[in-house]
Amino acid sequence: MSRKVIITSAITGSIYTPTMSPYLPVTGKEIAEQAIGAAEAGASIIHLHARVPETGQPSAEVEHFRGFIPEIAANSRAVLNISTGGSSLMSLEERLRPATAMAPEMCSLNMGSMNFGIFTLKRRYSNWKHEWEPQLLEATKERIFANTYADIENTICHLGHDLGAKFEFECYDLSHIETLAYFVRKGFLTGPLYVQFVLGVMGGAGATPENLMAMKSAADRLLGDQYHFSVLAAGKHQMELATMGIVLGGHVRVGLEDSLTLPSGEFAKTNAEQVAIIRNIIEALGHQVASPDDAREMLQLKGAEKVNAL
Ligand code: KMH
Ligand code: ZN
Repeated sequence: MSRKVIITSAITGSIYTPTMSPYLPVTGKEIAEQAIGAAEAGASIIHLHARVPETGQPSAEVEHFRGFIPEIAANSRAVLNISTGGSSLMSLEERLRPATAMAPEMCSLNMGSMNFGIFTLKRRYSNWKHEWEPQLLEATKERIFANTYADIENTICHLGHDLGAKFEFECYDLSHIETLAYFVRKGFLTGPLYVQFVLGVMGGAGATPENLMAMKSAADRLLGDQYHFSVLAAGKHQMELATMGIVLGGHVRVGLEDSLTLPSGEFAKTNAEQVAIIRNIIEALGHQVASPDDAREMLQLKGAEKVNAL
């Protein structure tokens, strides 16, 4: 059956660093341009992190979000989705600052504490553009990405109940779906939920079709008909597993936050290139790409006019 498929484009993230790709957007201008390009190519949700413009270091400063939010809001209808994951090394208090200032239609919510190992990326590079890059990667070997029950509950109450944001529930493993179901059972959350199956992050489930099936089965059992799902795979399996997500009835996330390359192995020069590839696949399978307003209706979002576009 033909249906509308939501494409999220995650523009820059906090995993990859400037040395790894010359195309990784870093400044406010670059993030805005790539986000607007991704929206024009068919992304209805834009997932956003900020970086320090001079160094590319992950940032949770509202000032840095101000470098691109107004520009994107003025030039597209896309749903702006603000990360509350920030970087795995930031405190929760820091991570919540941008979404608190903006009261966005959507924000991410990471559903469990975990290892978030990106230290293995370090081996592949030697001439670093900035000193912070190898230091940050190495630090993920001994730090925990903390998202306790209290953290999750506070975020749901503060950003969800008080400010009207809906969540992209980042689920990296089966246990995160169990945790999400707990918050539904306790009445903190009601559908439609937007569940992101995150595959391929070291510390979470690996990027395999079997893991995706297991997550989908768990979500069907625990969340019934109260949820939509989307699939993201970090690294080279991005498009394959996103395609499997479409076939299973889900939505997709692509973007340089999750993979710096195209299926050919070449660098993606823009987020829009990845969006165009997945869009072609969606349409070749007989589906349509959801518009931002389709996404708003499906996910029951509050509307762009209720956002403080900084
Ligand atoms: N970087 C992704 C693997 C967040 O921003 O809250 C997951 C993510 C987390 O997007
Ligand atoms: Zn993110």
